[in-house]
Amino acid sequence: MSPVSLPSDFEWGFATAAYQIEGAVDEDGRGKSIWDTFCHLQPTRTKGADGDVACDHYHRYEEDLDLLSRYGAASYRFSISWSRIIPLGGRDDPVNEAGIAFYDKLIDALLARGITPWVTLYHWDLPQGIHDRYGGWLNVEESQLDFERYAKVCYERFGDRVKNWITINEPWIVSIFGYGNGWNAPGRSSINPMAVQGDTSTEPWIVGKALIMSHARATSLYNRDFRHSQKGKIGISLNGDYYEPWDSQDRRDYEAAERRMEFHIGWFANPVCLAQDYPECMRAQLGERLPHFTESDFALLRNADMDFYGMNYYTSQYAQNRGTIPLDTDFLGNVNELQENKDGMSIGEKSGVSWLRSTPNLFRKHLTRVYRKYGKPIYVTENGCPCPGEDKMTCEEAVNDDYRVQYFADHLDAIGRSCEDGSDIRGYFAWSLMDNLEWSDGYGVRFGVTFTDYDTLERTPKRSALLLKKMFDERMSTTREHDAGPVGLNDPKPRM
Ligand code: PNW
Repeated sequence: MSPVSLPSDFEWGFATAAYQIEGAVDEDGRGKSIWDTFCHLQPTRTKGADGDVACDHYHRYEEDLDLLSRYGAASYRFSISWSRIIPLGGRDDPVNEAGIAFYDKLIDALLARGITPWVTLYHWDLPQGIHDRYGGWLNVEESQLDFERYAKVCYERFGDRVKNWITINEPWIVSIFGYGNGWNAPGRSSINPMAVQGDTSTEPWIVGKALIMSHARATSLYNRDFRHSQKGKIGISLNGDYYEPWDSQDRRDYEAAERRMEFHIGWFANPVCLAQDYPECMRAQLGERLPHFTESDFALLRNADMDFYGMNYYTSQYAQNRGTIPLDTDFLGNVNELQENKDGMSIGEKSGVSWLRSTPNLFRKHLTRVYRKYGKPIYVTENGCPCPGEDKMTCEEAVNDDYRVQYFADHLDAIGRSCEDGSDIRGYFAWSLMDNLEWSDGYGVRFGVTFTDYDTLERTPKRSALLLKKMFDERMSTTREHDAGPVGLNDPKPRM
């Protein structure tokens, strides 16, 4: 079948995040982040891996940007390490000129190659200084003011050249993995035996509010003081899977699927896209454990109108209703998440990591649902996968990444089909430019289009890296083909 067309001005490139690639953790005055601490805990909670060297991108960025040119990318999404810019993190703490200088060089080197920078302000690496000082994201009032000041420094110093800003990457993962199950830094949890501190029943919801208000502060500041002169765009990147009912004959599983998506996405999208309160199903389950927005919070959210919805999408799942009273530690909306439905049908083809199966048809549904519900132009700010068995492959084997090539092609077609549904989708970033530190999974799980040899730090392009440009060229020039018509979300409803 011929590929489904994409808008002719569609923007595309590759994405990375600071702690996953930079290394150089002690150089040029960088302060520690909660990931430095987390990666060095004993016993290890990151499979022994840390970001001390990572891909050594801090010293090899010119080489990495040459890869982008070679791959034909028009754009590059990277994140700034807050503790390189403000080593202790706080609004009265000093700015580190050497940290600014690194990102100045990076941005200039991108522009010299004709590549558009997309900058994420926060990709999980909170300065340890403010975590120690007042509990970091657990302190809603303090953290939003410190984040606002950090954002201000970035707009002031980089905004003459950076026109695309993403405030926060995946607040759901930050809240739930950092403070719910404790899989990510700072590793707090009351249900994870490895965690020594935390309260899963309350902390994720507090942290969620801190992230929402931090996003709102940074965005309203941009709107008030920078938008007019710098003429850029700003948004947030939200993760979230699409959920299908586990039993397509059971109305309760349809409701469970919808509820699961509200807990994933509505939690953040209601306030940041619509300046509205949390979804009702969250209040119903969480009661007073879910913080409230005050009138002045809502006023701030209304001033934080943003330009786009950044979507990170990897996979989808089935949702099964739990008939029991929800636990205080539940953060999923009282559902079971499954990869096979009642009839034993898999949600998608297995990849190289257990949580990810390739689900392009549900990507289309997800895009269309998010566009219809939240009404913002969408940029897909992450999408990608590891190939089955890739963790055990040599470089020679890994470069033949047919699974990834197919994954990209199928997901690009899904974007085209969602455009046919009427969605406004404007760009795409493949995750990731190179194999890198996959957080608590360490270096085994490889999401890169470039193979990283962690002994020699040599980079080798995989087949997918060189094919993406061709895939986009084909889709951005062909005339739009028609398919079976717009998607019906979770339709038809079963008769009960
Ligand atoms: C994202 N899940 O994280 C992050 O933004 C990246 O830094 C990361 O490398 C990439 O996806 C691949 O994992 C996620 O379990 C981590 O559903 C886990 C999940 C989703 C996203």
